[in-house]
Amino acid sequence: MDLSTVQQWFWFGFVGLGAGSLVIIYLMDKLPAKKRFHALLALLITSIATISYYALARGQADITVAGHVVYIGRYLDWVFTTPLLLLSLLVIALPSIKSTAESRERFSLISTVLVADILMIVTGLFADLSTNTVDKEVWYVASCLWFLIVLYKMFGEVKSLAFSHNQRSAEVYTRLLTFLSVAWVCYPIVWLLGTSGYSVISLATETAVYAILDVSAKAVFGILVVVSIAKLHGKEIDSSQ
Ligand code: RET
Repeated sequence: MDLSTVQQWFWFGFVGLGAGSLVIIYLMDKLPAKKRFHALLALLITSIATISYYALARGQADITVAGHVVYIGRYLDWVFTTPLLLLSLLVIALPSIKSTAESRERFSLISTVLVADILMIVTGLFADLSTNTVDKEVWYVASCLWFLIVLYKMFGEVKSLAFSHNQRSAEVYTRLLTFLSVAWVCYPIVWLLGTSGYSVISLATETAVYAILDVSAKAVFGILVVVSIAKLHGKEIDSSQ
C-alpha cells in the first residue's frame, strides 16, 4: 500500500490517540473509585479523536467545496472534544458546591464557557466552508472572538472561583490550563497558514502539525489530568500495587 504523507500523518494521529486511550485505561485503575470519572472523560475525548482520525485516514471525513477540501471530520471531532476538554478542567476547578446560589453561578459559568467553545468550532467550520474571502474572514474573526471569551472566562472567573474553593486543586487547574492554552492557540495559527486560510504551508505540513497538536492536546493532556488527580488525592501512581 502506497500512503501519501498526508495519510501517514492521519495514521500517526490514529495510533497516537489510540495508544493514549490505552494508557488512560491502564491509569484509570490507579484512581480512587470516586475520582474515576476524570479518567472516563479523558478516555471519551481520546476515543472520539481516534475514531475521527480513522475516518480521516480512510478518506471518509472530507468534502470538497468549490475545489477546496474541507476536513469535516476535524470539526465533528472538535465540536465534541473541545467542550469535553474544557469540562475536564472545569470539574477540577469547581469541585464542590456549598450553596444553591453557588450551584447556579457554577452552572451559568460552565454553560457560558461550553457554548462559547461550541460556537468557536461552528463559526470556524463556516470559515472553512466559505467560498469568498470576505465570508471567510468574517467567520474566522467571529471564531477568534468566541475563543477569546473562552480564555477570558477560564483565566478569569473560573480561576478565581477555583482559588476561593481549594488552593491545591486550583494550582493543578492553573497548570493544566496553561498547557491547554499553549496547544489551543496554535490551532487558529495553523488554520490561517494552512489550506483553509492563506496556504503558506503545504497540506502535508498542516496535517503533521495538527496531528502532533491533537496527540498533545488530547492524549498527553488526558494523561496529565489523570496523573494530577491521582497525586492530588494522595495515591501515588507508581507505588500502588
Ligand atoms: C479554528 C479556526 C477559526 C479560528 C479558531 C479556531 C480554533 C480552534 C481551536 C481548536 C482546538 C482544538 C483542539 C482539539 C483537540 O485536541 C476553528 C481552527 C479560533 C482552538 C484542542
